Amino acid sequence: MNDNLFKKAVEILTANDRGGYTVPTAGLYPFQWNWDSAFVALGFAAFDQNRAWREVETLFEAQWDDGFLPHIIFHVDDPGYFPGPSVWRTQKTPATSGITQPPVAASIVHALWEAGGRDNHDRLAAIYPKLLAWHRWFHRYRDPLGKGLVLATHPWETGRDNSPEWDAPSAVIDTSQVEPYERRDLVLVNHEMRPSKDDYDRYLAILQFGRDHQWDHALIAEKGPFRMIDVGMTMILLRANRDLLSIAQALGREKDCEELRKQIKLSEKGISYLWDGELGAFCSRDIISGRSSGIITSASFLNFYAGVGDALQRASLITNLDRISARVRYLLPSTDPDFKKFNSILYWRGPIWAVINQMVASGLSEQGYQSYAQRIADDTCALVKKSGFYEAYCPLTGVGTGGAEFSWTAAIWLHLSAQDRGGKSFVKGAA
Ligand code: 9WN
Repeated sequence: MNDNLFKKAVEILTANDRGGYTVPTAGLYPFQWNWDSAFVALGFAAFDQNRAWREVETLFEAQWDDGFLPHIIFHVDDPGYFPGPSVWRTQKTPATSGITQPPVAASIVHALWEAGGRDNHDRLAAIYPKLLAWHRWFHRYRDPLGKGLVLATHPWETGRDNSPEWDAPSAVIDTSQVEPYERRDLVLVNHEMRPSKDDYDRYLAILQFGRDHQWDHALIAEKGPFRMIDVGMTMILLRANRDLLSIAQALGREKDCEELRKQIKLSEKGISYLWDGELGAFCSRDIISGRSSGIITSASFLNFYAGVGDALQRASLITNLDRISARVRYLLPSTDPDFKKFNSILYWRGPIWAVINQMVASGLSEQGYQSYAQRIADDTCALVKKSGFYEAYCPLTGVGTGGAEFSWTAAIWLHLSAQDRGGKSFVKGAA
């Protein structure tokens, strides 16, 4: 690993540190984001274990009483971002958004604990009930089919905000009541890389529905305008339940272990609901129309990370990966390059995200697909070396897209470097 890039990555996390929490990038995203913070903790762990734990602890300080963990925490207001706290109006202190994000935190806490030689028992014991409460919130409010899958009620919850998977289900959303607004992201990033006005109108219409219903999550899950079983959140929660089970075992929480084992079994069985036989891949599915998105995305390959898929399903996914890798210079594009709406620089419609690569590569490695795991990890490093620490990268040219000096990209680099230096990692064989 390159020492200058290690230094630069540390500088980025230090510069984006606002004291106990880290912003994804200055300007474009000036608050604490849920799954960003979890990945950022993994980066801090490469040089400051205490700070790594603090990042996750600060995140959970914003947890609601029912276990819900918001997608943004507005510790300090900043007019440079839209929609800010005055739009969400969740009436919480600190101010937060009203939707959640992919539950990677338990897997990250598990990795921090392992990286620290299984020390930090007190910190682990203190955060464990909060992680469990969040997972229980998902099981209770976001599993309307009772299959152990995860319902997303807003594209922003999936973290893959502008994925074409959401186009068809969003097209029918009524945007006539959306209040006038002014976007701030377009001031900072090339318009060609950001979602369209129609997309933003829909994001706002769904947000207003939640706000008009006082963020009643049971009601939103039942009647909200956007209700997708997201393949990404489902795989991530399944993996996080496995990691939480390891933590519960280490802490001797027998009853919780039983509950988590049941939940894991339920998801392992229920996952077939997301199998799209025509494409030979796991895909998101709209529960309003019952239809598969019909689109392979980078999240389709998270089944390896979640440890699911029978032999035929895995073989079919690898065939898809072979096809995709022949179409791009770098892996793993966020959208299938053979899909008609693929766009190599537009948000979540083609560009590569280092955090998704990290999870997919680690899953492939754990499940014995070492050469693809290595290829994805190598490509991630090559992109950073070529273009620096961007939010995302074009899979055709490797050029950086979105925000620069990006925290979670720096964090993934640090994590891979730590492994290179003999540290323990949840991605094997990547450097
Ligand atoms: C909305 C911060 C976040 C990431 C998401 C990414 C993007 C926000 C936005 O930035 O979303 O949450 O304004 O576009 O899609 O995954 O957590 O980095």
